[in-house]
This record gives sequence, structure tokens and C-alpha cells, in this order.
Amino acid sequence: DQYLEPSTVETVSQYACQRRTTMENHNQIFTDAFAILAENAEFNESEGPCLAFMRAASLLKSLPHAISSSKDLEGLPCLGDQTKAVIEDILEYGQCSKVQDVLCDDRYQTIKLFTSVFGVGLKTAEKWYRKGFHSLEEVQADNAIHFTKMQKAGFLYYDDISAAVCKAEAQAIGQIVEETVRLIAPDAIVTLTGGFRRGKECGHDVDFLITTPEMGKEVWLLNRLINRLQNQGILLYYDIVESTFDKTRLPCRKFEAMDHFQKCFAIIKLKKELAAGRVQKDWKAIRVDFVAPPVDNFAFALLGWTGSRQFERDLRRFARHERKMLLDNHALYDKTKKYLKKKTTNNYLALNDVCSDLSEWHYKG
Ligand code: TTP
Ligand code: MN
Ligand code: MN
Ligand code: MN
Repeated sequence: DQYLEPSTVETVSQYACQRRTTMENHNQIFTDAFAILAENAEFNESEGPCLAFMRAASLLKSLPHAISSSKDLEGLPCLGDQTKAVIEDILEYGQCSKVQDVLCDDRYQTIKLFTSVFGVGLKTAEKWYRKGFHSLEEVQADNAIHFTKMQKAGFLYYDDISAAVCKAEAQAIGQIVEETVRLIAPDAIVTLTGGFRRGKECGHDVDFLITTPEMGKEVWLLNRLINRLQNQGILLYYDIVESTFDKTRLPCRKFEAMDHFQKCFAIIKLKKELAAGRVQKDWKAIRVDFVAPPVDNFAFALLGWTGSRQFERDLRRFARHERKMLLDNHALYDKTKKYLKKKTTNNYLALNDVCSDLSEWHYKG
């Protein structure tokens, strides 16, 4: 029995894509702290620390038990001196002073508030903060600021959009999208992706991949879908980003590789049941993302848009470092051979291959 002992000690992979992903987080007290520190690092454009905190949070989320003493940290990857110090603080005092400092920080609070507006990124938030603003009311009252169409929608639907989207709402949106797409292309493929595909109970938006079985036909989908939603009177905002897909380009090495598919960031008006006797509007504005990849790239687009962001990041890192391949939302490339690796017969099967083991991919010239 003594000899069996070592094999029962699990080794935890440094890659999120090689860890069991669960909806159950036994270490939320720590991961909440890391999320705040990661966000603050992001606001300060400290990429390294930001990534380190996100990695640590992802690792702790995957553990089947709660960390109850610093001894539990032995042998775990992705934890450096900084992250360990945070965990030890929380173990000892129930909270971490560094996190408390961030939460009280004026800049952190204000940048967090400003970037919570749809269409407001870090650069814009900083600009407003430097003007001395601290509330959305102050920002909106400044006549010197020119707001983008996106930001105007962001302010207009702020309360609805900042409230979480629940599963039932995502399903209702899914039904509308599905039915509307069917009217345009009966054989179209509509797939719910993002957090709701991962089984999350709530999210900040609803993500869909839409394509046609016939290559090239997908280019009409988004414009026609938008037209139909507009005619139904439920399209509150949209921004179609045209495809910039260039097959000769090798994938981007950056962590958050943006893809080149045609996509649309929208806000849709979802009818809701009213509680009896209450005076309120009978709809909720919901953020919806549509992506229309060609069917050839569908498997990789689905893999890339399912998330989580950390999972995607680590999947790319795994491909690069452990398999000498490059993975992005379009395809899997062999770094040494520079050929596109792609199965043309069945994209659904291809996706399963990628998920199960990148090494099982056979080279096809
Ligand atoms: P999100 O919708 O931003 O995130 P999410 O669905 O995981 O969580 P939330 O509940 O907050 O909505 O993005 C979904 C996935 O799509 C995410 O893993 C990143 C990926 N993605 C791209 O690959 N390219 C892009 O341009 C964008 C915006 C997202
Ligand atoms: Mn934002
Ligand atoms: Mn999402
Ligand atoms: Mn999204």
C-alpha cells in the first residue's frame, strides 16, 4: 500500500487546457482577490502581473478542494511569491491588505466604473479620469466630449447591459436568433458559444457563431440577420465589423489574437414578463455578439469563441510550447512546416481532434 501512495498524488498541469474545468469553485475567497489584483494590473498596463494573477486564479478554480493552509500550495504550478503572499495573507487574516488598498483606490474605482460602459476602453477611461471626473453623470454632462455611437448606446442602456444575462434570457435570445436565421438560410448552422456554451449560469452577453454549410454563402448572413432583426423592431444597436480574412497570413503570436471573421456587436431588445401591478418597461437590452466564419474555419472559430479567455490563452501556449504548433481562431499551423493543418471533410470531427489532443493531428500537405 505504501508503494501505491506516490501515484495518488495528483500533479496539476500549468496549462488550463489540461486541467479539469468545473463550475464549482472551492477557492472563491482567493480567486476573487486575484481577479481584483489582475484587473488593477490591467488598468495600470502591467501585463506580466495581470497574467500572473489570472493564471493563479484559473489554477485555484480547478482544484477539487479548498486551500486551507500554505502546505496545500506545495507542488502547485502558476503560483509565484506575489500570489503566494496574497493567499497567505487571506489564510491568516481573512483578507489581503493589497486587495483592500486596490478596492479603496480612487483610480481603480473610477477606471472600473468608466470601462463598465459598453464602448469605453482603458484609453478613454483614463482620459476621462485625467479630466477629474468620477461619475458617469459628470462625464455625460461634459459637452466637450464627443461620444461614439457605441458609447451613446452604452450610456443609454447602461443599467440593462450592466445587469447579468441569465441562462433563460440567453435561451430566449437564442430562439429569436435561430428562428430569424432559418428564414434567411434554412440550412444555416447557429451555435451558442462563449460562457453559456461552457455551462455558465449568467454572463455579460450572449455569443453566437453562424455559418452556412456551403463555403462563401456565409458572407450574406449577418447583414440579412441584422435587417430582419431591425424589421422586427428589436435591434437597439449594431456594429458590423467586416471580415479582414487573409489566408496567406500566419497566426498572430499575441495572447489575445483577434480573428478576422466578419462579426457584429449588437444590443437586442428582449421582451420580458412584467410583475403584476408594477410600472416598468416590458423589455431588457441584451448585448449579443455574432460571428460568421466560413464553414472551413468553423471548428477553430468555435474552439476560440467558447473560451474561457484563460483556457484559450493556455491552449495556444500549449500548442506553441508543447507541440510546436500555432493555434488561432482560424486554424492550427505547424510551426516547422508552415503548412495549414486543416481537415476539410468534417469540421466537427476536426474540433474533437483538437480538443482531445493536438498531437493526434496528422500532417497533410
Ligand atoms: P466573451 O463574450 O467576451 O466572454 P465569455 O462569453 O467567456 O464571458 P461573458 O459571460 O463575460 O460574456 O468572449 C467569448 C470568447 O470569445 C472568449 O473566450 C474570447 C473569444 N473572443 C475571440 O476569440 N475574439 C474576439 O474578438 C472576442 C471579442 C472574443
Ligand atoms: Mn467596456
Ligand atoms: Mn460572452
Ligand atoms: Mn462576447
